[in-house]
Amino acid sequence: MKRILTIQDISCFGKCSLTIALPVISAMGVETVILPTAVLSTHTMFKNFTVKDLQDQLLPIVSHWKSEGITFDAIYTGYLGSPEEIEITKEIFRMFRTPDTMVFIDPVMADNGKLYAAFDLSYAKLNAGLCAEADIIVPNITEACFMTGTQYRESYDEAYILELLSRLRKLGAKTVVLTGVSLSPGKTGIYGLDSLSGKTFIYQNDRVDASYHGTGDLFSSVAVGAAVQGMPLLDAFRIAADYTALTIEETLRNPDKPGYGVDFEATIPALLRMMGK
Ligand code: PXL
Repeated sequence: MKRILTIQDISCFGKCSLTIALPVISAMGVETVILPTAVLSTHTMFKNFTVKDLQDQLLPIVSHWKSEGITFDAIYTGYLGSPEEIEITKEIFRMFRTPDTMVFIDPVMADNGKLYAAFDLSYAKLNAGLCAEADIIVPNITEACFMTGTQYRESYDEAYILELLSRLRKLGAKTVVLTGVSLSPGKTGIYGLDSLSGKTFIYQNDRVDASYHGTGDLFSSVAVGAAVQGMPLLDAFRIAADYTALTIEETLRNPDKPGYGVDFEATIPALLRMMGK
């Protein structure tokens, strides 16, 4: 069985980060080892959330793993929360990375043209430095703009996306995949670039007109869970995009109208069918 280490916060209520990555990647048949960077009462879109930073625990935890000879097929990072945690994450790469480890970075920090509450421009710079070490990065357009110093645009054409990809490529990651790219009305999806070959790849699915917290984490969890099992990258991203759209549709049908996250629990069987399991 493949084994992934995922490094991100745990928000106790409000499905996102580890409360998505752990159940979803495990359900895909991959052992999921978690390194919680902080414990929050809820994700940061709620008011008055509490945060307990776990920074001082991270190196002691991974040093114990190292002494036990524990290894990982992939390392997947999401919301990290502070400059120090980015530095510690780099140290963890140095400790555990082998030529066969897939390093998958979702540089979670911004959306819709704005940085999340906890972050500033210097954090975006540090995140760009972390992305330089990745095999695969999956920024959304806003995150890509902050990391490359590009003006964010609500409406754009393919030339703008290609320019962003070329700037991201210069950061140093092997494969860069822009998420939330809409190239025609009613569609959304990904636009990727393999830095070595210079080849691009695109997948567009139907856009579901709703915005929920944690959908980026769902997308990344599925993509890395599929890719670590050897699925070609375009297929892994296609399943991640289709599954995320399907889960948003399912959530919209929920009569309780939860606003804080998506009902991925109801769509896990569909995910396994998409994976051919
Ligand atoms: O879904 C990304 C995410 C993860 N963790 C925390 C967040 C967010 C987005 O806002 O607040 C704590």
